[in-house]
Amino acid sequence: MLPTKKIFQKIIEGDEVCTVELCRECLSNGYDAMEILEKSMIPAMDQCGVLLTNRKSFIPQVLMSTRAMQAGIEVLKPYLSQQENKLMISETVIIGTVMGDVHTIGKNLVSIMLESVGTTVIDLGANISGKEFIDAITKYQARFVMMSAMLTSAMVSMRKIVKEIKDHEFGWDVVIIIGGVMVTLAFAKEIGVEYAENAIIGMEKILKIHD
Ligand code: B12
Repeated sequence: MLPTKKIFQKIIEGDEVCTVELCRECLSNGYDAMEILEKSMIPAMDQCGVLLTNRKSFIPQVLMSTRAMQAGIEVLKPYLSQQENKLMISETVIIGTVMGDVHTIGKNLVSIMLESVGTTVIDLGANISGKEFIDAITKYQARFVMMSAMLTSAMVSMRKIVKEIKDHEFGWDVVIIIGGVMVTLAFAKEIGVEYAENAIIGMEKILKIHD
């Protein structure tokens, strides 16, 4: 079995030790970090979602898979850098997963991509309220805010938080970019914000708007 295929399997099994070893093995055999992430690791998490939906797996197993995924990402992190995007930018970006939602992996990937192009990322974590976003934007005088929502129910709080930020008078324009598995371009348009379907596109969007 190809090591990349094995990574897929080991993440589903929640085997953190093997996932880390296999990621190291793939890197030393010349596999591209982004390819490992996109072709093996993210599909493994998607498969966890399918198993969860079909009741073939339960929350404790998904949490073990999450740990394996996070440990694998730590190994890949130094190689995920987007150095070909030579436009290093000195922006501060506030990022968080919205209130009611504890999913963090996608948000963390966005942070990694942003840091790789020189952005200062203030990661507020998960379950973040409108007030917490507003306080951070004010404190860091940030022009960019990125929000993640993975649950359909969290999109309700995303809509509310976006309105709170838009209604707040900062004294400068704030660009909001949203993402997450249930979030769509149509939803983003409806609530008047930018949308990016993955971490790389999110990072590229900041580079583009920053210009
Ligand atoms: C891991 C996981 C969990 C873990 C989360 C651990 C953690 N620390 O993150 C745990 C076990 C805690 C969990 C809990 C629950 N989960 Co869950 N979970 C998942 C799972 C399997 C994988 C998510 C993941 O990490 N994927 C890998 C990452 C890399 O992908 P990603 O997050 O989508 O991010 C990519 C893009 O979306 C994008 N992106 C994401 N955020 C952002 C933000 C910005 C700004 C940008 C630009 C881009 C971006 O970029 C990333 C790629 O580059 C998904 C299934 C799935 N297919 O997504 C279900 C899923 C999201 N969970 C689901 C559910 C229902 C739940 C629970 C309600 C289950 C329960 N009965 O309790 C709880 C909710 C808890 C809560 N209040 O939040 C559903 C949501 C369905 C829905 N329509 O709402 C899903 C889709 C599973 C399913 N098929 O049913 N879950």
